Amino acid sequence: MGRAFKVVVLGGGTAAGYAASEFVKLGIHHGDLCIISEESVAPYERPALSKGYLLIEGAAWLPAFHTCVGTGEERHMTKWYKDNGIELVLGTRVKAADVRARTLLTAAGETISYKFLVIATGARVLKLEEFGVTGADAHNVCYLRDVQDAAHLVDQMAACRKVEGKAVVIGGGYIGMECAAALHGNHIPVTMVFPEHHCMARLFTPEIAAFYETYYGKKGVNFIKGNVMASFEQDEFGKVTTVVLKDGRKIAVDLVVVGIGIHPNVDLFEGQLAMEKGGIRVDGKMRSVSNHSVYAVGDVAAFPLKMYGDVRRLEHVDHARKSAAHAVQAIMSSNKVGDYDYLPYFYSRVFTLSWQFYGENVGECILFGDHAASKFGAFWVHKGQLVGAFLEGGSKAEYAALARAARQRPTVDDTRLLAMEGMGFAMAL
Ligand code: FAD
Ligand code: NAD
Ligand code: ISD
Repeated sequence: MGRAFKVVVLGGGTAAGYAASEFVKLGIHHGDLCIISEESVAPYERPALSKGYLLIEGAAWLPAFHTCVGTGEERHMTKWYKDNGIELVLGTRVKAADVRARTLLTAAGETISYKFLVIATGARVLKLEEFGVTGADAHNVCYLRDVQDAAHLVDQMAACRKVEGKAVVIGGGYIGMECAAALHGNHIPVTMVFPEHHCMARLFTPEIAAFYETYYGKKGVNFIKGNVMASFEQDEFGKVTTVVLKDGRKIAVDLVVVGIGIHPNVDLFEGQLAMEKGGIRVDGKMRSVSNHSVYAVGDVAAFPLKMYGDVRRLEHVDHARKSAAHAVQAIMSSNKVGDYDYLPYFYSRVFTLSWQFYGENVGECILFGDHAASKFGAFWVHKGQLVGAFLEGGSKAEYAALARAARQRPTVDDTRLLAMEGMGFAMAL
Protein backbone atom coordinates (compact mmCIF):
# COMPACT_ATOMS: atom_id res chain seq x y z
CA MET A 1 0.00 0.00 0.00
CA GLY A 2 1.31 3.45 -0.86
CA ARG A 3 0.06 6.98 -0.61
CA ALA A 4 -2.66 8.53 -2.78
CA PHE A 5 -3.09 12.17 -3.80
CA LYS A 6 -5.53 14.15 -5.88
CA VAL A 7 -2.59 15.61 -7.84
CA VAL A 8 0.99 14.45 -8.20
CA VAL A 9 3.55 16.68 -9.89
CA LEU A 10 6.37 14.49 -11.16
CA GLY A 11 9.59 16.53 -11.17
CA GLY A 12 10.68 19.30 -8.83
CA GLY A 13 12.15 21.89 -11.17
CA THR A 14 11.07 25.31 -12.29
CA ALA A 15 7.70 24.28 -13.74
CA ALA A 16 6.89 22.28 -10.58
CA GLY A 17 7.62 25.33 -8.40
CA TYR A 18 5.29 27.52 -10.44
CA ALA A 19 2.64 24.78 -10.52
CA ALA A 20 2.72 24.59 -6.72
CA SER A 21 2.36 28.35 -6.47
CA GLU A 22 -0.67 28.33 -8.77
CA PHE A 23 -2.31 25.42 -6.91
CA VAL A 24 -2.00 27.35 -3.66
CA LYS A 25 -3.35 30.56 -5.25
CA LEU A 26 -6.35 28.58 -6.51
CA GLY A 27 -6.99 27.07 -3.08
CA ILE A 28 -5.96 23.44 -3.33
CA HIS A 29 -6.79 21.58 -0.11
CA HIS A 30 -4.06 20.55 2.29
CA GLY A 31 -3.03 16.95 1.56
CA ASP A 32 -4.22 16.98 -2.05
CA LEU A 33 -0.89 17.79 -3.74
CA CYS A 34 2.35 15.83 -3.84
CA ILE A 35 5.56 16.82 -5.67
CA ILE A 36 8.17 14.15 -6.30
CA SER A 37 11.67 15.28 -7.21
CA GLU A 38 14.93 13.50 -7.78
CA GLU A 39 16.67 16.67 -6.60
CA SER A 40 17.27 17.08 -2.89
CA VAL A 41 16.21 20.73 -2.75
CA ALA A 42 12.89 22.50 -3.23
CA PRO A 43 12.12 23.82 -6.75
CA TYR A 44 14.34 26.64 -7.92
CA GLU A 45 14.91 29.02 -10.83
CA ARG A 46 17.19 26.96 -13.07
CA PRO A 47 18.39 29.99 -15.12
CA ALA A 48 20.29 31.26 -12.08
CA LEU A 49 22.71 28.31 -12.39
CA SER A 50 24.54 29.71 -15.42
CA LYS A 51 24.37 33.31 -14.23
CA GLY A 52 24.39 34.39 -10.56
CA TYR A 53 25.60 31.01 -9.27
CA LEU A 54 28.86 31.12 -11.24
CA LEU A 55 29.95 34.64 -10.29
CA ILE A 56 33.33 34.82 -8.61
CA GLU A 57 32.11 37.65 -6.37
CA GLY A 58 28.62 38.13 -4.99
CA ALA A 59 27.41 34.76 -6.25
CA ALA A 60 23.75 33.83 -5.72
CA TRP A 61 23.45 30.32 -4.24
CA LEU A 62 20.47 28.48 -2.84
CA PRO A 63 18.31 29.27 -0.98
CA ALA A 64 18.45 32.68 -2.73
CA PHE A 65 16.71 31.56 -5.93
CA HIS A 66 14.00 29.10 -5.02
CA THR A 67 10.85 29.63 -7.08
CA CYS A 68 9.13 31.96 -7.55
CA VAL A 69 11.66 34.81 -7.24
CA GLY A 70 12.30 34.77 -11.00
CA THR A 71 9.00 36.57 -11.56
CA GLY A 72 9.30 38.80 -8.52
CA GLU A 73 7.04 36.61 -6.39
CA GLU A 74 7.66 35.08 -2.99
CA ARG A 75 10.52 32.63 -2.47
CA HIS A 76 9.20 29.19 -1.51
CA MET A 77 11.45 27.07 0.65
CA THR A 78 10.50 23.64 2.07
CA LYS A 79 8.60 25.28 4.96
CA TRP A 80 6.23 26.98 2.50
CA TYR A 81 5.31 23.58 1.03
CA LYS A 82 4.71 22.18 4.52
CA ASP A 83 2.69 25.21 5.60
CA ASN A 84 0.50 24.82 2.53
CA GLY A 85 -0.10 21.10 3.06
CA ILE A 86 1.97 20.06 0.04
CA GLU A 87 3.86 16.77 0.32
CA LEU A 88 7.30 17.56 -1.09
CA VAL A 89 9.09 14.26 -1.68
CA LEU A 90 12.71 15.16 -2.36
CA GLY A 91 15.73 13.06 -3.34
CA THR A 92 13.37 10.48 -4.83
CA ARG A 93 13.50 9.22 -8.39
CA VAL A 94 10.39 7.75 -9.96
CA LYS A 95 11.49 4.64 -11.81
CA ALA A 96 8.22 3.46 -13.33
CA ALA A 97 4.84 4.89 -14.25
CA ASP A 98 1.58 3.19 -15.13
CA VAL A 99 -0.84 5.73 -16.54
CA ARG A 100 -3.71 3.22 -16.81
CA ALA A 101 -3.42 2.31 -13.12
CA ARG A 102 -2.55 5.96 -12.28
CA THR A 103 0.47 4.96 -10.24
CA LEU A 104 4.11 5.90 -9.95
CA LEU A 105 6.77 3.65 -8.46
CA THR A 106 9.66 5.36 -6.70
CA ALA A 107 13.23 4.05 -6.58
CA ALA A 108 12.64 3.55 -2.84
CA GLY A 109 9.89 1.07 -3.72
CA GLU A 110 6.86 3.18 -2.80
CA THR A 111 3.79 3.23 -5.04
CA ILE A 112 2.17 6.67 -5.20
CA SER A 113 -1.21 6.98 -6.88
CA TYR A 114 -2.95 10.04 -8.26
CA LYS A 115 -6.15 11.29 -9.78
CA PHE A 116 -4.24 13.80 -11.91
CA LEU A 117 -0.58 13.64 -12.86
CA VAL A 118 1.43 16.69 -13.98
CA ILE A 119 4.60 15.58 -15.74
CA ALA A 120 7.32 18.19 -15.17
CA THR A 121 10.41 16.06 -15.59
CA GLY A 122 12.30 18.58 -17.73
CA ALA A 123 15.41 17.36 -19.44
CA ARG A 124 18.81 15.83 -18.95
CA VAL A 125 21.98 16.86 -20.73
CA LEU A 126 23.21 15.15 -23.86
CA LYS A 127 26.49 13.49 -22.94
CA LEU A 128 29.64 13.31 -25.05
CA GLU A 129 29.60 9.53 -24.54
CA GLU A 130 26.52 9.48 -26.77
CA PHE A 131 28.83 10.71 -29.55
CA GLY A 132 31.36 7.99 -28.78
CA VAL A 133 33.78 10.21 -26.81
CA THR A 134 35.55 8.40 -23.97
CA GLY A 135 37.00 10.09 -20.88
CA ALA A 136 34.07 12.51 -20.59
CA ASP A 137 33.36 11.26 -17.06
CA ALA A 138 36.60 12.88 -15.82
CA HIS A 139 36.26 15.29 -12.88
CA ASN A 140 37.34 18.28 -14.94
CA VAL A 141 34.67 17.70 -17.62
CA CYS A 142 31.58 19.61 -16.48
CA TYR A 143 27.96 19.73 -17.59
CA LEU A 144 25.36 22.13 -16.24
CA ARG A 145 21.77 21.16 -15.55
CA ASP A 146 21.21 21.14 -11.81
CA VAL A 147 22.53 22.73 -8.67
CA GLN A 148 24.95 19.83 -8.04
CA ASP A 149 26.45 20.36 -11.49
CA ALA A 150 26.76 24.08 -10.74
CA ALA A 151 28.49 23.42 -7.41
CA HIS A 152 30.88 21.01 -9.14
CA LEU A 153 31.62 23.59 -11.84
CA VAL A 154 32.37 26.23 -9.19
CA ASP A 155 34.86 23.80 -7.55
CA GLN A 156 36.46 22.99 -10.87
CA MET A 157 36.79 26.68 -11.77
CA ALA A 158 38.58 27.25 -8.45
CA ALA A 159 40.92 24.31 -9.16
CA CYS A 160 41.56 25.65 -12.65
CA ARG A 161 42.35 29.16 -11.37
CA LYS A 162 44.82 27.68 -8.87
CA VAL A 163 46.97 26.29 -11.69
CA GLU A 164 46.31 29.35 -13.88
CA GLY A 165 44.68 26.90 -16.24
CA LYS A 166 42.62 27.21 -19.41
CA ALA A 167 39.13 26.06 -20.31
CA VAL A 168 37.50 24.68 -23.43
CA VAL A 169 33.76 25.05 -23.89
CA ILE A 170 32.17 22.45 -26.17
CA GLY A 171 28.98 23.78 -27.78
CA GLY A 172 27.95 27.20 -29.04
CA GLY A 173 24.39 27.35 -27.71
CA TYR A 174 22.97 28.87 -24.54
CA ILE A 175 25.09 26.91 -22.07
CA GLY A 176 28.23 27.45 -24.15
CA MET A 177 27.76 31.21 -24.39
CA GLU A 178 26.67 31.76 -20.78
CA CYS A 179 29.38 29.49 -19.34
CA ALA A 180 32.10 31.03 -21.50
CA ALA A 181 31.15 34.43 -20.06
CA ALA A 182 31.17 32.98 -16.53
CA LEU A 183 34.57 31.35 -17.05
CA HIS A 184 35.98 34.64 -18.28
CA GLY A 185 34.50 36.31 -15.20
CA ASN A 186 36.41 33.73 -13.14
CA HIS A 187 39.67 34.82 -14.84
CA ILE A 188 39.93 31.60 -16.85
CA PRO A 189 40.96 31.89 -20.51
CA VAL A 190 38.37 30.21 -22.76
CA THR A 191 38.25 28.58 -26.17
CA MET A 192 34.83 27.70 -27.55
CA VAL A 193 34.44 24.82 -30.02
CA PHE A 194 31.25 24.16 -31.95
CA PRO A 195 30.19 22.66 -35.27
CA GLU A 196 28.19 25.57 -36.70
CA HIS A 197 29.63 28.59 -38.51
CA HIS A 198 28.42 30.94 -35.78
CA CYS A 199 27.24 30.86 -32.20
CA MET A 200 23.60 30.41 -31.12
CA ALA A 201 22.72 28.99 -34.52
CA ARG A 202 19.19 28.02 -33.45
CA LEU A 203 18.25 31.69 -33.07
CA PHE A 204 20.91 34.12 -34.25
CA THR A 205 21.64 35.09 -37.84
CA PRO A 206 25.34 35.38 -38.77
CA GLU A 207 25.08 39.18 -38.34
CA ILE A 208 23.63 38.97 -34.83
CA ALA A 209 26.14 36.27 -33.87
CA ALA A 210 28.99 38.45 -35.20
CA PHE A 211 28.21 41.11 -32.58
CA TYR A 212 28.48 38.63 -29.69
CA GLU A 213 31.50 36.84 -31.13
CA THR A 214 33.30 40.17 -31.57
CA TYR A 215 32.38 41.19 -28.02
CA TYR A 216 33.62 37.87 -26.61
CA GLY A 217 36.70 38.06 -28.84
CA LYS A 218 37.64 41.45 -27.36
CA LYS A 219 37.44 39.85 -23.91
CA GLY A 220 39.92 37.23 -25.11
CA VAL A 221 37.53 34.36 -25.81
CA ASN A 222 38.81 32.28 -28.71
CA PHE A 223 36.35 30.67 -31.17
CA ILE A 224 36.95 27.47 -33.12
CA LYS A 225 33.93 27.16 -35.39
CA GLY A 226 32.81 24.51 -37.86
CA ASN A 227 34.66 21.87 -35.86
CA VAL A 228 33.89 19.25 -33.23
CA MET A 229 35.98 17.52 -30.66
CA ALA A 230 36.92 13.94 -31.45
CA SER A 231 38.57 12.71 -28.25
CA PHE A 232 40.24 13.58 -24.97
CA GLU A 233 43.75 12.83 -23.76
CA GLN A 234 44.08 12.22 -20.02
CA ASP A 235 46.94 12.16 -17.53
CA GLU A 236 47.70 9.26 -15.19
CA PHE A 237 45.12 10.60 -12.68
CA GLY A 238 42.33 10.59 -15.26
CA LYS A 239 42.31 14.38 -15.64
CA VAL A 240 41.59 15.53 -19.17
CA THR A 241 44.64 17.44 -20.39
CA THR A 242 43.98 17.77 -24.11
CA VAL A 243 40.96 18.21 -26.35
CA VAL A 244 41.61 16.64 -29.74
CA LEU A 245 39.52 18.11 -32.55
CA LYS A 246 38.18 16.27 -35.59
CA ASP A 247 40.76 17.98 -37.82
CA GLY A 248 43.55 16.67 -35.58
CA ARG A 249 44.28 19.96 -33.78
CA LYS A 250 45.06 19.61 -30.08
CA ILE A 251 44.13 22.10 -27.35
CA ALA A 252 45.78 21.86 -23.93
CA VAL A 253 43.14 22.20 -21.25
CA ASP A 254 42.52 22.18 -17.49
CA LEU A 255 38.72 22.42 -17.52
CA VAL A 256 36.11 21.39 -20.08
CA VAL A 257 32.51 22.63 -20.01
CA VAL A 258 30.05 20.82 -22.25
CA GLY A 259 26.73 22.21 -23.48
CA ILE A 260 25.62 20.21 -26.49
CA GLY A 261 21.88 20.11 -25.94
CA ILE A 262 19.39 18.06 -23.97
CA HIS A 263 17.06 15.04 -24.00
CA PRO A 264 13.54 15.63 -22.63
CA ASN A 265 12.88 13.20 -19.75
CA VAL A 266 9.96 11.29 -21.25
CA ASP A 267 11.28 7.71 -21.09
CA LEU A 268 8.89 6.69 -18.28
CA PHE A 269 5.96 7.36 -20.61
CA GLU A 270 7.24 5.95 -23.92
CA GLY A 271 4.63 3.54 -25.28
CA GLN A 272 1.99 4.88 -22.86
CA LEU A 273 1.41 8.46 -24.03
CA ALA A 274 1.42 10.02 -27.49
CA MET A 275 4.75 11.70 -28.25
CA GLU A 276 5.72 14.40 -30.72
CA LYS A 277 8.87 16.49 -31.25
CA GLY A 278 10.58 14.44 -28.56
CA GLY A 279 8.00 15.42 -25.96
CA ILE A 280 4.59 14.46 -24.60
CA ARG A 281 1.85 15.60 -26.95
CA VAL A 282 -0.68 17.70 -25.08
CA ASP A 283 -3.75 19.74 -26.02
CA GLY A 284 -4.41 23.42 -25.30
CA LYS A 285 -5.07 22.62 -21.62
CA MET A 286 -1.61 20.99 -21.39
CA ARG A 287 -3.43 17.64 -21.07
CA SER A 288 -2.04 14.52 -22.72
CA VAL A 289 -3.98 13.80 -25.91
CA SER A 290 -3.96 10.11 -25.04
CA ASN A 291 -4.81 10.18 -21.31
CA HIS A 292 -6.94 12.87 -19.75
CA SER A 293 -5.66 12.28 -16.22
CA VAL A 294 -2.19 13.35 -17.34
CA TYR A 295 -0.85 16.85 -18.01
CA ALA A 296 2.65 17.75 -19.18
CA VAL A 297 4.39 21.12 -18.78
CA GLY A 298 7.74 22.81 -19.36
CA ASP A 299 10.53 21.22 -21.41
CA VAL A 300 8.68 17.90 -21.90
CA ALA A 301 5.45 19.31 -23.35
CA ALA A 302 4.81 19.24 -27.10
CA PHE A 303 1.90 21.68 -27.19
CA PRO A 304 -0.24 23.44 -29.80
CA LEU A 305 1.23 26.88 -30.30
CA LYS A 306 -2.05 28.62 -30.98
CA MET A 307 -0.64 31.69 -32.75
CA TYR A 308 1.20 29.60 -35.32
CA GLY A 309 -1.21 26.67 -35.62
CA ASP A 310 1.41 24.00 -35.08
CA VAL A 311 2.93 21.89 -32.34
CA ARG A 312 6.12 23.00 -30.59
CA ARG A 313 8.30 21.94 -27.70
CA LEU A 314 10.16 24.82 -26.04
CA GLU A 315 13.12 24.61 -23.67
CA HIS A 316 12.81 27.97 -21.94
CA VAL A 317 11.83 29.15 -18.51
CA ASP A 318 9.00 31.56 -19.35
CA HIS A 319 7.13 28.72 -21.04
CA ALA A 320 7.90 26.39 -18.10
CA ARG A 321 6.33 28.89 -15.70
CA LYS A 322 3.30 29.75 -17.84
CA SER A 323 2.51 26.23 -19.07
CA ALA A 324 2.63 25.00 -15.46
CA ALA A 325 0.19 27.71 -14.35
CA HIS A 326 -2.08 26.89 -17.29
CA ALA A 327 -2.20 23.16 -16.52
CA VAL A 328 -3.04 23.95 -12.89
CA GLN A 329 -5.84 26.31 -13.93
CA ALA A 330 -7.20 23.55 -16.17
CA ILE A 331 -7.09 20.94 -13.39
CA MET A 332 -8.64 23.24 -10.78
CA SER A 333 -11.46 24.33 -13.12
CA SER A 334 -12.22 20.91 -14.66
CA ASN A 335 -10.74 22.23 -17.90
CA LYS A 336 -12.94 25.31 -18.04
CA VAL A 337 -10.06 27.45 -19.21
CA GLY A 338 -9.21 28.68 -22.66
CA ASP A 339 -6.40 27.10 -24.63
CA TYR A 340 -2.80 27.99 -23.77
CA ASP A 341 -1.99 30.92 -26.04
CA TYR A 342 1.74 31.35 -25.74
CA LEU A 343 4.03 33.95 -27.28
CA PRO A 344 7.53 32.41 -27.43
CA TYR A 345 9.97 34.43 -25.32
CA PHE A 346 13.68 33.71 -24.91
CA TYR A 347 16.40 35.79 -23.29
CA SER A 348 19.97 35.68 -22.08
CA ARG A 349 22.35 37.77 -20.00
CA VAL A 350 26.11 37.58 -20.49
CA PHE A 351 28.82 39.98 -19.30
CA THR A 352 27.02 43.33 -19.21
CA LEU A 353 24.94 42.38 -22.24
CA SER A 354 21.31 41.34 -22.20
CA TRP A 355 18.92 40.43 -25.02
CA GLN A 356 15.32 39.36 -25.44
CA PHE A 357 13.53 37.67 -28.33
CA TYR A 358 9.80 37.24 -28.95
CA GLY A 359 7.94 35.30 -31.61
CA GLU A 360 9.63 33.15 -34.21
CA ASN A 361 12.74 33.55 -36.32
CA VAL A 362 11.43 32.64 -39.76
CA GLY A 363 11.52 34.62 -43.00
CA GLU A 364 13.72 37.60 -43.80
CA CYS A 365 15.76 39.09 -40.97
CA ILE A 366 15.83 42.90 -40.92
CA LEU A 367 18.56 44.38 -38.74
CA PHE A 368 18.38 47.78 -37.11
CA GLY A 369 20.31 49.89 -34.61
CA ASP A 370 23.95 50.24 -33.83
CA HIS A 371 26.31 47.34 -33.09
CA ALA A 372 28.99 49.79 -31.98
CA ALA A 373 26.70 51.21 -29.29
CA SER A 374 25.62 47.70 -28.16
CA LYS A 375 22.07 48.76 -28.95
CA PHE A 376 20.71 46.90 -31.91
CA GLY A 377 17.97 44.53 -32.88
CA ALA A 378 16.28 42.55 -35.60
CA PHE A 379 12.81 41.85 -36.91
CA TRP A 380 11.85 38.73 -38.81
CA VAL A 381 9.35 39.31 -41.61
CA HIS A 382 7.50 36.35 -43.03
CA LYS A 383 4.86 36.56 -45.79
CA GLY A 384 4.59 40.32 -45.29
CA GLN A 385 4.13 40.17 -41.52
CA LEU A 386 6.50 40.90 -38.68
CA VAL A 387 6.71 37.57 -36.81
CA GLY A 388 9.80 37.82 -34.61
CA ALA A 389 11.65 40.56 -32.74
CA PHE A 390 15.07 40.63 -31.07
CA LEU A 391 16.75 43.42 -29.12
CA GLU A 392 20.07 43.78 -27.32
CA GLY A 393 20.33 46.34 -24.54
CA GLY A 394 16.65 47.32 -24.46
CA SER A 395 14.70 49.11 -21.77
CA LYS A 396 11.64 47.60 -20.07
CA ALA A 397 9.36 49.68 -22.31
CA GLU A 398 11.23 48.63 -25.43
CA TYR A 399 11.05 44.93 -24.57
CA ALA A 400 7.32 45.31 -23.90
CA ALA A 401 6.95 46.92 -27.34
CA LEU A 402 8.91 44.07 -28.87
CA ALA A 403 6.53 41.53 -27.31
CA ARG A 404 3.51 43.52 -28.51
CA ALA A 405 4.88 43.59 -32.05
CA ALA A 406 5.55 39.85 -32.13
CA ARG A 407 2.08 39.17 -30.73
CA GLN A 408 0.28 41.54 -33.14
CA ARG A 409 2.24 40.48 -36.23
CA PRO A 410 1.70 43.78 -38.08
CA THR A 411 1.92 44.00 -41.86
CA VAL A 412 5.28 45.20 -43.17
CA ASP A 413 5.05 46.93 -46.56
CA ASP A 414 8.61 48.14 -46.86
CA THR A 415 11.44 46.27 -45.16
CA ARG A 416 13.93 49.09 -45.89
CA LEU A 417 11.70 51.50 -44.00
CA LEU A 418 11.37 48.96 -41.18
CA ALA A 419 15.16 48.82 -40.91
CA MET A 420 15.31 52.62 -40.68
CA GLU A 421 12.49 52.89 -38.16
CA GLY A 422 13.81 50.06 -35.98
CA MET A 423 12.43 50.24 -32.45
CA GLY A 424 10.33 53.24 -33.50
CA PHE A 425 8.19 50.84 -35.53
CA ALA A 426 7.48 48.63 -32.52
CA MET A 427 7.02 51.52 -30.08
CA ALA A 428 4.38 53.08 -32.33
CA LEU A 429 2.16 49.99 -32.37
P1 FAD B 1 13.46 21.28 -14.98
O1 FAD B 1 13.58 22.64 -14.40
O2 FAD B 1 14.65 20.66 -15.62
O3 FAD B 1 12.94 20.31 -13.83
C1 FAD B 1 12.78 18.93 -14.02
C2 FAD B 1 12.74 18.27 -12.68
O4 FAD B 1 12.29 16.94 -12.80
C3 FAD B 1 14.10 18.19 -11.99
O5 FAD B 1 13.97 18.53 -10.64
C4 FAD B 1 14.47 16.71 -12.14
O6 FAD B 1 15.35 16.25 -11.14
C5 FAD B 1 13.10 16.08 -12.00
N1 FAD B 1 12.98 14.73 -12.54
C6 FAD B 1 13.24 14.31 -13.80
N2 FAD B 1 12.98 12.99 -13.91
C7 FAD B 1 12.55 12.58 -12.69
C8 FAD B 1 12.14 11.32 -12.15
N3 FAD B 1 12.09 10.20 -12.91
N4 FAD B 1 11.80 11.25 -10.85
C9 FAD B 1 11.82 12.36 -10.05
N5 FAD B 1 12.20 13.58 -10.52
C10 FAD B 1 12.55 13.67 -11.80
N6 FAD B 1 15.66 29.35 -19.98
C11 FAD B 1 15.43 30.65 -20.24
O7 FAD B 1 14.40 30.98 -20.84
N7 FAD B 1 16.30 31.61 -19.85
C12 FAD B 1 17.45 31.32 -19.22
O8 FAD B 1 18.24 32.21 -18.89
C13 FAD B 1 17.74 29.96 -18.95
N8 FAD B 1 18.88 29.62 -18.33
C14 FAD B 1 19.15 28.30 -18.09
C15 FAD B 1 20.35 27.97 -17.47
C16 FAD B 1 20.67 26.65 -17.24
C17 FAD B 1 21.96 26.31 -16.58
C18 FAD B 1 19.78 25.63 -17.64
C19 FAD B 1 20.12 24.20 -17.40
C20 FAD B 1 18.58 25.96 -18.26
C21 FAD B 1 18.25 27.30 -18.48
N9 FAD B 1 17.07 27.67 -19.10
C22 FAD B 1 16.80 28.98 -19.35
C23 FAD B 1 16.06 26.66 -19.46
C24 FAD B 1 15.03 26.52 -18.33
O9 FAD B 1 15.69 26.47 -17.09
C25 FAD B 1 14.21 25.27 -18.54
O10 FAD B 1 13.48 25.41 -19.73
C26 FAD B 1 13.28 25.02 -17.36
O11 FAD B 1 14.01 24.77 -16.19
C27 FAD B 1 12.34 23.86 -17.66
O12 FAD B 1 11.58 23.63 -16.52
P2 FAD B 1 11.01 22.16 -16.22
O13 FAD B 1 10.37 22.25 -14.87
O14 FAD B 1 10.28 21.67 -17.38
O15 FAD B 1 12.32 21.25 -16.08
P1 NAD C 1 21.54 24.34 -27.19
O1 NAD C 1 20.59 23.54 -27.96
O2 NAD C 1 21.25 25.77 -26.93
O3 NAD C 1 22.95 24.31 -27.87
C1 NAD C 1 23.56 23.11 -28.20
C2 NAD C 1 24.81 23.42 -28.96
O4 NAD C 1 25.58 22.24 -28.95
C3 NAD C 1 24.64 23.77 -30.42
O5 NAD C 1 24.56 25.13 -30.63
C4 NAD C 1 25.90 23.24 -31.02
O6 NAD C 1 26.84 24.28 -31.10
C5 NAD C 1 26.45 22.28 -30.04
N1 NAD C 1 26.65 20.90 -30.44
C6 NAD C 1 25.72 19.98 -30.78
N2 NAD C 1 26.33 18.79 -30.98
C7 NAD C 1 27.65 18.99 -30.78
C8 NAD C 1 28.79 18.16 -30.80
N3 NAD C 1 28.72 16.87 -31.13
N4 NAD C 1 29.99 18.69 -30.49
C9 NAD C 1 30.07 19.99 -30.16
N5 NAD C 1 29.04 20.81 -30.10
C10 NAD C 1 27.85 20.31 -30.40
O7 NAD C 1 21.75 23.53 -25.82
P2 NAD C 1 22.62 23.90 -24.54
O8 NAD C 1 23.38 25.13 -24.77
O9 NAD C 1 23.32 22.65 -24.16
O10 NAD C 1 21.50 24.21 -23.47
C11 NAD C 1 20.82 23.14 -22.81
C12 NAD C 1 19.40 23.53 -22.49
O11 NAD C 1 19.37 24.58 -21.56
C13 NAD C 1 18.60 24.00 -23.68
O12 NAD C 1 17.31 23.51 -23.53
C14 NAD C 1 18.59 25.51 -23.54
O13 NAD C 1 17.43 26.09 -24.10
C15 NAD C 1 18.61 25.66 -22.04
N6 NAD C 1 19.26 26.91 -21.64
C16 NAD C 1 18.63 28.07 -21.97
C17 NAD C 1 19.22 29.26 -21.61
C18 NAD C 1 18.52 30.54 -21.98
O14 NAD C 1 17.40 30.47 -22.49
N7 NAD C 1 19.14 31.70 -21.74
C19 NAD C 1 20.44 29.28 -20.93
C20 NAD C 1 21.05 28.07 -20.64
C21 NAD C 1 20.45 26.89 -21.01
O1 ISD D 1 14.54 34.11 -15.03
C1 ISD D 1 15.39 34.05 -14.18
C2 ISD D 1 16.73 34.33 -14.36
O2 ISD D 1 17.30 34.69 -15.47
C3 ISD D 1 17.36 34.11 -13.21
O3 ISD D 1 18.65 34.25 -12.98
O4 ISD D 1 15.15 33.64 -12.91
C4 ISD D 1 16.40 33.62 -12.23
C5 ISD D 1 16.25 34.45 -10.99
O5 ISD D 1 16.13 35.81 -11.32
C6 ISD D 1 17.34 34.24 -9.98
O6 ISD D 1 17.08 34.95 -8.82
